[in-house]
Amino acid sequence: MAKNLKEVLTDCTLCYHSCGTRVTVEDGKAVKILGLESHPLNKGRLCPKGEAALDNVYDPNRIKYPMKRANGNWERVTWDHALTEIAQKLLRLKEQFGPSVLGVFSGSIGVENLEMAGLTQRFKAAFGSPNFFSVESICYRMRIRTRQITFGKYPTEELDSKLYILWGHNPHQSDFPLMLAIEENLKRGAKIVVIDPKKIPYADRAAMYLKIRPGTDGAMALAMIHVIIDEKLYDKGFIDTYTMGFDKLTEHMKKYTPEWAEKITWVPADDIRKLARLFATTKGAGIYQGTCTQDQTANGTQNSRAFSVLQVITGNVNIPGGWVISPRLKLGNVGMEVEGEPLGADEYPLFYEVWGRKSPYGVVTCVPESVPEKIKAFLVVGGNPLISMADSNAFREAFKKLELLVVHDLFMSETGQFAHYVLPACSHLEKWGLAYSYNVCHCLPYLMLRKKAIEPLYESWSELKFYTELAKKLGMGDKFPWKSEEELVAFELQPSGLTFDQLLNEHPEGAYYQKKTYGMGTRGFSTPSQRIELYSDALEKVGADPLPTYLEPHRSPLSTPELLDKYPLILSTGNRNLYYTHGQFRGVKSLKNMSPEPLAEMGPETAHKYGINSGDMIIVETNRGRVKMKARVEPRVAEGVVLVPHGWPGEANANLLTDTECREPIMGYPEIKSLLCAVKKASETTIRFSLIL
Ligand SMILES: Nc1nc2c(c(=O)[nH]1)N[C@H]1C(S)=C(S)[C@@H](COP(=O)(O)OP(=O)(O)OC[C@H]3O[C@@H](n4cnc5c(=O)[nH]c(N)nc54)[C@H](O)[C@@H]3O)O[C@H]1N2
Ligand SMILES: Nc1nc2c(c(=O)[nH]1)N[C@H]1C(S)=C(S)[C@@H](COP(=O)(O)OP(=O)(O)OC[C@H]3O[C@@H](n4cnc5c(=O)[nH]c(N)nc54)[C@H](O)[C@@H]3O)O[C@H]1N2
Ligand code: SF4
Ligand SMILES: [Mo]
Repeated sequence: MAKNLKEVLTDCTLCYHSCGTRVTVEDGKAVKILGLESHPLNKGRLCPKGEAALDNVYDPNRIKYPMKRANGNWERVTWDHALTEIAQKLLRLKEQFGPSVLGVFSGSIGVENLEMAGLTQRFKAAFGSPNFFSVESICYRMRIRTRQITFGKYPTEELDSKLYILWGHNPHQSDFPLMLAIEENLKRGAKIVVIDPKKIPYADRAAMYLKIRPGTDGAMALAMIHVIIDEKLYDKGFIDTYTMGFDKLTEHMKKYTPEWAEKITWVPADDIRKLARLFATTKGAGIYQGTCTQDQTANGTQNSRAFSVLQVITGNVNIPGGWVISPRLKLGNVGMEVEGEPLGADEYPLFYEVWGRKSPYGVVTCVPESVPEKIKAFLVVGGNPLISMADSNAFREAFKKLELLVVHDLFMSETGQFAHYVLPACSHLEKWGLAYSYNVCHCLPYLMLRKKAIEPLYESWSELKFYTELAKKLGMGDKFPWKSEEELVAFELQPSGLTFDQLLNEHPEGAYYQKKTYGMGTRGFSTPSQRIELYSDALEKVGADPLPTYLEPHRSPLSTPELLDKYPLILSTGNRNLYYTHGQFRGVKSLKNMSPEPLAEMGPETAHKYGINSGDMIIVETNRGRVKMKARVEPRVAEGVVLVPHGWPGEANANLLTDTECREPIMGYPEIKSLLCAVKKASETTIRFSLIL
């Protein structure tokens, strides 16, 4: 019998890169997935996760129908039943305590998933709550904010560069598109520099490798600025024409010598000088700061400021290979305004607002302490905060106190296990959406339709259907006017210059929505001074240092030497693993075979000191908790440092080690890249855990 065959060009959402894919659908079932050759990000290639996407979509452990927790068991209910009860509860809580007791959360999936993020934001606003949380308050937004206050807009690094400074960023694990681009550019003579406590693969091919102490990157960046000013290596013409505050910067930087930085960073002063010279004398050089590495430390905002200043004083702005401000994609706003400020806005005002530009996000590290007084109901759509957010112990205890926890997901996540209702979500192949690649994907103004390739499996619903139907039950159905997913996407596209039809029929492979331009233009920068602000009034206004500074991690050999007896080693959590995205895909066999278990990495001398060999089960412990993992003795890791991956469940959950108390002071991000820990071999007596999730 002739089979009903079709090929659908769409994107991959197994991580936020949104690579292009070619999906073969046979009689309604997706049977093959390939990389899309014409897609500028992945050029026909897929990473192992992308290749295994169909195993994830058809994983038999998908949630198949709505479930309600009753007397400790899961009970199958209808969508209507679940939504009716959820709505009743929400209305009662609203009446009793006001709308802001509802918090909503969408995870990394929701960062680049415009519909999920937009609809989640819209839902809480329609309900009347300002409390929208997402990974934005632990990842990446800090750099956007910091570049905004410096440049007015947000410049990004490019795929193609002459000099890649990989500053706590490991493309082989976390950034497949950049890895492909670097390979091409290496052939054209591009250079790499790696600044990392681990000698990552690109360090073997780098012009320089600097083995830095975790959490001290800011000190090194300051010393580089010092050298560039001291040796007059800066781009005077660029600075005079486009910036303000250079005089104050010059004065301020005098004390930050490479010798000062060497004591803090473990990086020899001469190497810092050498790197400063290499960077300053390369036009078309870019700092590729870790996508979250540099945010999750005590000096996060100031790290990003120092990197911005480095790009600026060397004139590496709006030139190929530097940081480039591209025209922004204009889209119909699915979100909605709401009265009131989200949690954390008072404590971390710069995260929330700058120059009247407000962000919809609250600060997620403030959530546990706000339950149950301020937050009583929580809705999680496309995230797994119970193990992905810092301090799982605090999140778990807080979630237990909620009157209502609802999770919309493809799988029974760790967060789902604590929920009152778990609702089945569509995978990316089962719904329409927009795939865009600007923010995190290195300045590529490219847009594609995420096409519905197959019908929703089981009883799963898209975010649009879920929010629309729940809104109806809450008496606010008019706030969700879209009749279909296609209509919603067409609405989003309206201001963009591209239409739904064009993207469906003329450019199923995607299209550039704008042409990338270089050069400085004549309109000035959209800061109050219309110049690039090396001296930041916005920082001064919130009581922070207007010029780049350095703050030592709150727990470190320098700031808390008294803790070293108990916790002698430096801990950095969350190095990425090519085969997984955070807590996802542990059920996909092909991926699990490649990376079957979590490995805590440390150097040979460190391991020897504690009698640890590769393969031993060990306990890693902080003041907050402990995890059990297999040790991997790895000469590539700096001695005295322990690297622990995140996203693993149960007693290997790295966020049992982290806490919400250690926070970056300006934006409230958790410090999870530089803590103190102890390690020991696991023995019978230490295997029992009091705090197992
Ligand atoms: N496969 C996969 N890809 C992903 C993800 C995933 O879960 N899986 N997650 C995505 C997301 S949401 C994000 S935010 C990004 C994260 O992307 P990044 O933040 O860039 O993380 P990595 O690429 O793992 O690189 C981190 C590197 O920093 C080093 N490092 C650790 N602490 C420090 C430090 O204090 N200073 C310096 N200089 N280096 C340090 C580590 O040794 C490691 O080599 O990855 C994205 N891509
Ligand atoms: N210790 C430590 N912790 C970290 C980090 C670290 O470096 N160290 N990194 C942090 C960073 S940068 C980030 S971004 C966060 C990520 O944190 P999260 O985004 O919370 O983590 P994920 O495990 O990716 O959770 C995504 C969930 O969405 C579900 N999902 C996937 N697709 C869909 C969909 O289409 N619809 C719906 N409704 N659900 C879907 C998945 O099944 C999964 O359960 O983790 C953070 N946690
Ligand atoms: S890097 Fe891999 S998982 Fe991420 S979008 Fe591309 S193919 Fe998918
Ligand atoms: Mo992230």
